[in-house]
Amino acid sequence: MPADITLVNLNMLFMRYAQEIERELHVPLGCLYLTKALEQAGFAVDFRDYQLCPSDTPFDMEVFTNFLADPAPVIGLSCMANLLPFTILAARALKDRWPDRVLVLGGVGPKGAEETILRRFPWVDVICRGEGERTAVELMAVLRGGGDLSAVAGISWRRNTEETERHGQDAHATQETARHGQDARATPEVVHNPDRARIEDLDGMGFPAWEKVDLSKYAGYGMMTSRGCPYLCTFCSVAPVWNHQSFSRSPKSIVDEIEFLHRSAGVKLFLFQDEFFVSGKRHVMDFCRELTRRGLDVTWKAFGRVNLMDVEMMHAMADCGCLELRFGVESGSDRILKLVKKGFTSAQTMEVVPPAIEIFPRVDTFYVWGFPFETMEDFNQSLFQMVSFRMMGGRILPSLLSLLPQTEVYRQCASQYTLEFCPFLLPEFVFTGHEVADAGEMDIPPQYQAYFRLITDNPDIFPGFFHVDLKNNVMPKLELLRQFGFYPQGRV
Ligand code: B12
Ligand code: SF4
Repeated sequence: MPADITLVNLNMLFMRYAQEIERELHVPLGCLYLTKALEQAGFAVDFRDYQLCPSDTPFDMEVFTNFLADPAPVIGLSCMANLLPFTILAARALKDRWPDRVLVLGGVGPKGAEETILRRFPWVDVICRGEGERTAVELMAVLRGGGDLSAVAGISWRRNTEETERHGQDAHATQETARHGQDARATPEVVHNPDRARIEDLDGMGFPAWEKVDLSKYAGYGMMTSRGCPYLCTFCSVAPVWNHQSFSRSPKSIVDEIEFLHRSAGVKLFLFQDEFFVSGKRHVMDFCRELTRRGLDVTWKAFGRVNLMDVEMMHAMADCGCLELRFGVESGSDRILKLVKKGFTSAQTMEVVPPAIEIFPRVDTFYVWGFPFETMEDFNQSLFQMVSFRMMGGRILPSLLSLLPQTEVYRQCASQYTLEFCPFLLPEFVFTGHEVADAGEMDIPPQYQAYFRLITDNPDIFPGFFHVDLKNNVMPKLELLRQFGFYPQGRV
């Protein structure tokens, strides 16, 4: 059966963007959930995971277009903010090669920048905002069968005046839209359909389409035990992507998936990727009881939240295989915790993290530094806390603030400060995760200059690549982090 959609995963942990590539392959959860929903609705999905592209130069456009050979009439691309520049240029290369295909972007990368992306990059036809299962099914029904794009909640798209009347008449209507999108004479109107209501019954969705991938090729087996987070941290891009609402799976459903993957693919270590696994004590204790009752020989890692954990819960988690607990501590300064609306104090952090370090084999503490309103006194309070936790045996993961377009802190900063691009200090979030490669610095080889020109020309679409006040805010703090051994020594 010919495919209706080619769905491409570009959520990747390629440690070095511009130089040599190191890979760690993670199961592409978002695309596999989408595939499941689309197939259940009767669409044929040609899923391709770009993590598996064997080339050593995956960011060469020809490598990408060859990987996408013979795509279906609709191409869906899923990415995070770090690969959004590549994804946008890759979409143009696809449109040049296959002008009649409809290009749909989704995932957290384009979220928050839909208007500017659609206005500036006419080869992008549709952007799916947020949770995709129901949106993708309705969108495909319109694209395949004809209908009205404006009836699909959760998408942003471009309507060109000259095709407005035709739009929605037949199956070719949107492919026409795609072609006309490239026509400079058309006057585009970017349309943002209303948001889509979140899926509340996560158990009812079933498991991701595991059968579409060879599980043995992946190193990391992510799972989502919940979706979304109700907190309001101003720097966070997760909560806005899920509209600040959170829904959890039942303990039975979570353990069913663990048991299925363990028995069918021998998976032993599970990474709970959602931030809100610890949504409440009863939920966590029920999960631990259920996992223990099944007697599975598995281990797992999860996020905790300082104000929602206690020692009894932590013991229950460790007793049933939790090897690692991660805390978003963010800052050791109460002033900063309050300004970023974290919802707990540094005293609460001090009550929870030290016992956690005693209970779990590994505890990760994440910090965000480089807020322009973080004084050196605030920063030193964080530094003091980091040093203390490191001496106790915790792992410290500081991240330079990334101003992602969905976040409140970006909106504050964009209106008050100049965003600065620093070619030798790219935010480590973008390229390396927390394993800072090459001391957080890199040279940009000539063949990749186009990505960086795109970034510097469009700071409002890619603000995560920019900083505020390099001289007085970022560099002095980086220097201290280096002195205390939290970052490798660099060239500057
Ligand atoms: C797992 C994960 C990873 C995995 C990705 C695995 C994979 N192959 O998919 C790995 C470990 C590779 C990873 C890496 C990074 N990640 Co990450 N990661 C996550 C995490 C924890 C879960 C993602 C997930 O599986 N979600 C579950 C699925 C169901 O949701 P989803 O992917 O968003 O997909 C849904 C919708 O977005 C939509 N959708 C998605 N794609 C498409 C496509 C189409 C066509 C359509 C219609 C719809 C659609 O439908 C899906 C189902 O509802 C999120 C946090 C979170 N809770 O979301 C961070 C997150 C996505 N990561 C983030 C970041 C920043 C990174 C890094 C860049 C750096 C870092 N410090 O972590 C690195 C990349 C480093 C590098 N050098 O390349 C940020 C992204 C910010 C942003 N706005 O882009 C997040 C939000 C965390 C955060 N701290 O803010 N990550
Ligand atoms: S940083 Fe964590 S707690 Fe805060 S809103 Fe984001 S996911 Fe929720």
